Amino acid sequence: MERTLVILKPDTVQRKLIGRIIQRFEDKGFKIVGMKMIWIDRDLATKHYEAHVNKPFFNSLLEFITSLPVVVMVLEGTDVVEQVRKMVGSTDCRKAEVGTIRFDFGLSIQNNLVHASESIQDAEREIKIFFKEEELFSYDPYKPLSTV
Ligand code: FUP
Repeated sequence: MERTLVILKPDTVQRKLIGRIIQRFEDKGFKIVGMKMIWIDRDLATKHYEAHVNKPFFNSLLEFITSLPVVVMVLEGTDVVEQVRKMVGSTDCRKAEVGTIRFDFGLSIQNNLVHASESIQDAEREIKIFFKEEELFSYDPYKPLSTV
């Protein structure tokens, strides 16, 4: 089953939007198969954003992403990479499509609340950066639970 990496960035944590944003992914029907709060350091941030190391915004991006803890999670589901990117919206919150997370909650290009992998290959690479195999779970969410 397809998986993607989502990061709820420092602005989501600061603005106490963690629950509301996770709710959207659960409501859509995606399954959370891994989740934790971590404080990203500069090395980890550089690995994750390796495609951007030479961009003019890189230093500012590193400052931002390491400024507070974040929530990282792996979501699983059909077409999850593309669907989650759609739910998140364009990088610049002011240009994001109405109804996307970035449109609904943000006004900035840097402080855009959420990261979501851009492709299946990126997702595989990024998931390995943030999660060990044993931190990801296979489970059947429809399995009846004991009512005792
Ligand atoms: P996205 O795929 O939409 O998360 O955006 P990119 O991978 O292009 O960029 C990664 C992050 O760099 C963005 F989330 C925000 C930041 N960024 C800027 O701060 N300024 C820019 O001009 C472009 C990106």
